[in-house]
Amino acid sequence: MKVRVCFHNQCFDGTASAAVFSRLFLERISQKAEFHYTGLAHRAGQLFDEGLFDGEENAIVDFKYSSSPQLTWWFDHHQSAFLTEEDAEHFKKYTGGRKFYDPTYRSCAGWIAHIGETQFGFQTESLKELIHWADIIDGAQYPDAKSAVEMKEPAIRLGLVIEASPSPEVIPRLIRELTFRSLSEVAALPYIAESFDQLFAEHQRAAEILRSRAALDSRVVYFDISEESLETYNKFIPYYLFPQAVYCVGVSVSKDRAKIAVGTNPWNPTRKTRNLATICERHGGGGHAKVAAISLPPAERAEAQRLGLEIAELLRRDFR
Ligand SMILES: [Mn+2]
Repeated sequence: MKVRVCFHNQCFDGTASAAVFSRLFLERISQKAEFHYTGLAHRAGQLFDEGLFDGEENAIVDFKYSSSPQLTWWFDHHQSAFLTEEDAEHFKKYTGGRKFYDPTYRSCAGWIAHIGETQFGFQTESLKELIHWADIIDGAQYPDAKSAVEMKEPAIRLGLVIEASPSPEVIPRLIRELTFRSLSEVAALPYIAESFDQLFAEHQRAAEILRSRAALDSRVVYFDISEESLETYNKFIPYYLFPQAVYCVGVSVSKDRAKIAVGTNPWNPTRKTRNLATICERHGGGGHAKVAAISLPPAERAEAQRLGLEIAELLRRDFR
């Protein structure tokens, strides 16, 4: 039986959700299932390609709802799970008992396990570790900056591969492994270890650049890497380097934009009174209260540097 499983691509929870769903399906629905995996990404316009739901059973996990009559299973936990009001209405009228939504769940993998246990008699014992880490990584609830940056845990290593591997074959392959094997076994597989080593070397280079460029003053880290060739960096590195930091302001330039990124240290218990989204909105940016950014055209490096310093000064006032 051909089963198409569509999952949130390049996301640890999306990958874990596909594995938990596959196991549930094999154990409680049909042992004859042959899985075909498709990663889905958020984008402007049509989310689901024509002909995507080509299985006898078609599932979406950890991703938006589709009102397609071919869709037979759906699990999600995102706040914004419905693209349109019509989709939300369509789901409300559904009574088939195979589409499930709960935005209070930390991870979709945990949500699938819960429904599996309570409605399908599914034993989830061997998947507990996978679900535990999906909860941590999807909710950005790392215990500390050290674990997020040093990446010693097998789950965090897999997380880096899932989020950053350029190969489209890696995640479907990983899902098949995670359906039956432990995280440490999967992280030790040669193709995963190799991919991790490569990505981790880039991550370390980013950490070195930030170490040389960042400075802490009055509980605010400021760094300017606009002269460096660094496409991305792990946003927890500054708090790893400076645990006393409460806020961080970073200026970077890529070929598409000059960016001022403003963040809050999630592990520093100091009370944070500033809404970073509001601060960034004043300059045409936005985001969340605790993480926000402003984007300018790539040529406006000097303006980005000026704004970055200005915002850092503003945040420092709280601690002087
Ligand atoms: Mn998720």
